[in-house]
Amino acid sequence: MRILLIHPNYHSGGAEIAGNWPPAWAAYLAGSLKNAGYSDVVFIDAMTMNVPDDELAQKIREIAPDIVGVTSITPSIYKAESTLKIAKEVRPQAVTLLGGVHATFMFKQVLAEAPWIDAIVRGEGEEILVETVRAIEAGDFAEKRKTIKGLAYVDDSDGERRIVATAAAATVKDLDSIEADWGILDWPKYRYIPLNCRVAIPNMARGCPFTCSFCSQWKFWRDYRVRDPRKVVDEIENLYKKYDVRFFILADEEPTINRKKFIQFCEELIARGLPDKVQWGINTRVTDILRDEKLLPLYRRAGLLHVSLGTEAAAQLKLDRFNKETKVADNKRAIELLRNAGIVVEAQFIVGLENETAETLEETYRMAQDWKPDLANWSMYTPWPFTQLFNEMSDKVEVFDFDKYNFVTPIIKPDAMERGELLDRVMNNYRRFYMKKALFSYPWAGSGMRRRYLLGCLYAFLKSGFERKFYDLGKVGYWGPQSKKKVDFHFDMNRKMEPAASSDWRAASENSRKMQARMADIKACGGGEEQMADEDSASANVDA
Ligand code: B12
Ligand code: SF4
Repeated sequence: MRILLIHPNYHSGGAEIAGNWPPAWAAYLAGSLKNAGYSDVVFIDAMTMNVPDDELAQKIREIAPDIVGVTSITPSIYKAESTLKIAKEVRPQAVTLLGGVHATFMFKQVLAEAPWIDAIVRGEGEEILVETVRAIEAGDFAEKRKTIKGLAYVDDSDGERRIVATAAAATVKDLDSIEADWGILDWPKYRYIPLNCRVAIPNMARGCPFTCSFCSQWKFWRDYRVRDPRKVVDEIENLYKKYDVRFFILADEEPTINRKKFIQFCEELIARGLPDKVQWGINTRVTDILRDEKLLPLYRRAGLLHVSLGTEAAAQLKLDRFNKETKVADNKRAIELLRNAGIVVEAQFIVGLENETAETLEETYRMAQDWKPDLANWSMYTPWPFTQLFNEMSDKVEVFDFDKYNFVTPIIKPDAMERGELLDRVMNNYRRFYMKKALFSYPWAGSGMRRRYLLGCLYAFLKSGFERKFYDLGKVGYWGPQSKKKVDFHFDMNRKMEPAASSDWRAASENSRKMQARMADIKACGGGEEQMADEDSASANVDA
């Protein structure tokens, strides 16, 4: 069985500006396939290598796979679909599979618009993929597929097209059984610009115990699970020794919520002398930082160099009031604690809801000045179609061109301004913030790793600005304030939500709302302790 995995060639000017990142999904799936005895796995990172379609077709022809698997997030979905179309055209006998968060939730729409896809793997891929490959190898996939949990496909055996979704598979309970095969990557291609070194994205914990209404990730991973920290450190040591990886970010949504395991992770890194060689970063929550005030020096000693905080998301999204004193004070305090511990801190602002105004955007800039994070990031609110917030504000969503659902394109038009003005004001925030940092902060940030890192980040920003990749400015034709009325986001307004898909997200959103109502203890970010039970995400046999 030759299995070909492909990362689709989609680009958008956000996180990519920091360099080329190795796709973790491919390494984790290749690892579980190999453990199950399938070692003939080939990977094409069409994104990093910027592989054009004709070249991709040629490569697929040469590789001659039996199975082709592609990943999808919402913005890459059309590219993922067309990648599998190419695969089906040049290798009709290969079984085409699609996975990832977008396909998981939007399987009805995807199967309707891309009939060349043989099956969608819904949820975590490791176990479902192995079962699927076994059935394909045995030659009875058409019969067996209805018994494999976590699949969706079109059944036209009785002459009628029906989309079938089998029951949701359980999450991977024994995360320690997962072993990534990072060897399938072409390592010299993966470089992290701020430190000019190789980078990786290992995964320690899956899931998030919170349930923010704008976020899709807690729904995707469902229950929160953490790997044995020693095994994660084994993986990192291996990444360093074998592939010379000197920086990593944890792929986790919420790596610090299980404090005990996170401390074990840090202590294990220190015990093995890794912090001298490998630095790392995480995304986490303000509340965890406040809780761990005394532990921050330990985290820094373990090599933690960059913390990205979801500081403003909840407030900005009006899940909480914008200026609620406690939250603002908490954010400021968490940033101060991290900086005092020598950790680079990044504040995240989500902007671009319908009630955004020139004043609220200015307010975020003032907050960024007041809180003094090292880095600040203004992301455009992106209404993932399978989230509760999307459901609530669906009358405000007029663009269904998922290709632009990428944090850098204004999908929602604020009532008080045009999208071009929103982009311009966001750019104005970036310009002012980083100009000040470049002149008065980064060059004077000591002489050690922090300074080197910050100057490296500045270089990454300047490089992407110069290449006009930052925020896709080149693609949309933004050249500064004078061009704000002329920017064109090239929305494809012919793209619509499939009616079947929209009933699906409504149901999912209703489930999540009911679940939230059950929660006694609503947390600042909108969540509680409870997680989605398997039956809450239960699937159904539905007519297309
Ligand atoms: C690392 C990361 C990146 C890296 C990507 C590295 C890479 N080349 O893969 C970088 C920094 C470049 C990046 C960029 C972007 N990212 Co990003 N990123 C993440 C992050 C933090 C981790 C992803 C990860 O590796 N997870 C671990 C792996 C193991 O999980 P996984 O990919 O989901 O794969 C599992 C399953 O989905 C499934 N599966 C996946 N694919 C397939 C395929 C098959 C065939 C099968 C069977 C199964 C399967 O099996 C896997 C194992 O269980 C997530 C947030 C998060 N914590 O998940 C956001 C996230 C994926 N990013 C997101 C976005 C929007 C973007 C950008 C558009 C933002 C921007 N403008 O910069 C770009 C798009 C880049 C691009 N060109 O595609 C969103 C997607 C949301 C959505 N609903 O679609 C997320 C979820 C963040 C968020 N807060 O919402 N990102
Ligand atoms: S804390 Fe909220 S935004 Fe962050 S991953 Fe969890 S649910 Fe999503």
